[in-house]
Amino acid sequence: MPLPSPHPRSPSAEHRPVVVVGAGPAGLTVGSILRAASVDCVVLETESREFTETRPRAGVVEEWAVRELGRRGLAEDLPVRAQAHTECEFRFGGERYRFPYTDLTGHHHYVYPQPLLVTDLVREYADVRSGDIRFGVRDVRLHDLDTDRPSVSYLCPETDERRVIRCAFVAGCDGARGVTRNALPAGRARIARHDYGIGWLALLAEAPPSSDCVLFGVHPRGFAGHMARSPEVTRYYLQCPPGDDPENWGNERVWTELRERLGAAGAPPLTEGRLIEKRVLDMHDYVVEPLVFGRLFLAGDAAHVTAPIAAKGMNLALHDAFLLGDALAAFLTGGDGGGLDGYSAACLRRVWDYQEFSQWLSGIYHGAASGDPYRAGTTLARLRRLFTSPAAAAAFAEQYLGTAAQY
Ligand code: RFL
Repeated sequence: MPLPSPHPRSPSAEHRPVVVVGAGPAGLTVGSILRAASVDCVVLETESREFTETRPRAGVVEEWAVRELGRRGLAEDLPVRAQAHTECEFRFGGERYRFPYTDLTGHHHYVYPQPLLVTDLVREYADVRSGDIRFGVRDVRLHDLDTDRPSVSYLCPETDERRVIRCAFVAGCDGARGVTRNALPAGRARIARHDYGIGWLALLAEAPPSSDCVLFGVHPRGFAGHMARSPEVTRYYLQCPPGDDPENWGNERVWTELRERLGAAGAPPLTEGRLIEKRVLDMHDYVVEPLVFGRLFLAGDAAHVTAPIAAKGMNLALHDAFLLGDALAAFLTGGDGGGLDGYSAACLRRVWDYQEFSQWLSGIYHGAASGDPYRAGTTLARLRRLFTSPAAAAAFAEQYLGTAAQY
């Protein structure tokens, strides 16, 4: 619940047009767009700069998102530093099936680790555009959101004192475990949730990629994935029971399962290496509707999570941030509020489309291991169709790359 401001009329309270809560891809992008428009703002982040710049997560960035970052002067050398991927490979029934999406569409994916993108965005916001960013803040609270004088308060890490920032707008970009979503009063927003009942063991191996493209192993023992992150580090996934303990997955078991589930005729052996991250993700999605309450605008994982099944979460976070940053900048520099009024609906169209793709893809990835021979049969039919029907292939490529002309 939003709390009343502790010092609503305090003369010492700072005033900024926008307070951005969270310095992930969404918050930093909103902040940088505002700074470019000379709109004053402050970004509040609970972690340290070093932590945010090294936290491993996403890697796949869609081409349109890179183009939109570049248009706003952000991460401009990403296209040079990132790997451009042009195809992916499914492995099932002991065979390899290459899916050449760039040949089909003319579009590609970029692979650029999230920590590198966050590092670029922090540098641009804080060092180049002189944006105010406060790391290590604690106990962030939102106040008076349904008035035209909201505020955000936090405990200052240096003094332990509560600081209050009055503002016109709050951008809630604090991810899935933040506080801004909880400020929505019950009954003012609907939270739609979906639980896949499946876990993924997310692994980072200190080893070069084992293939020149992303691999999806669809196997009766469970899904396995391979995604390059850099020449030295590779992400792997193994389907596992939800809530499984990563300690159940010793090195030998991990590599044996990966070899089995990604095995296919003529496939080169996996390049093994030390496992530097091993965590179990319980696959779930949620969507908050609408994304706006009073002066609070949610963006990114604070507003919606898509399980990493389709590698869409960071792309959606950037999409929200472009729309929100542009709309706030337009309004606060004397333009109209049309962008703010249409913000929630415009974001949610792409969000729901990506959610649906995630559901569809989950059917393919997990059906063979469902224990249900009927589901296993239809899963294989879906997979084969991608390689026999040009119409099915075109539809898959469009959703995989996020290139629909309209959402
Ligand atoms: P973030 O990145 O979580 O950033 C939120 C920031 O807010 C801070 N914070 C707070 N700050 C102030 N006050 C509070 N009370 C706060 N509480 C939290 C946090 O410390 C953090 O710095 O959210 P944002 O910006 O919305 O970005 C979302 C993306 O990070 C997320 O969707 C992706 O990582 C999802 N994802 C992937 N997305 C893709 O598009 N492509 C991929 O290839 C991809 N791979 C993945 C993924 C997510 C994964 N995990 C760990 C769930 C792979 C994995 C394994």
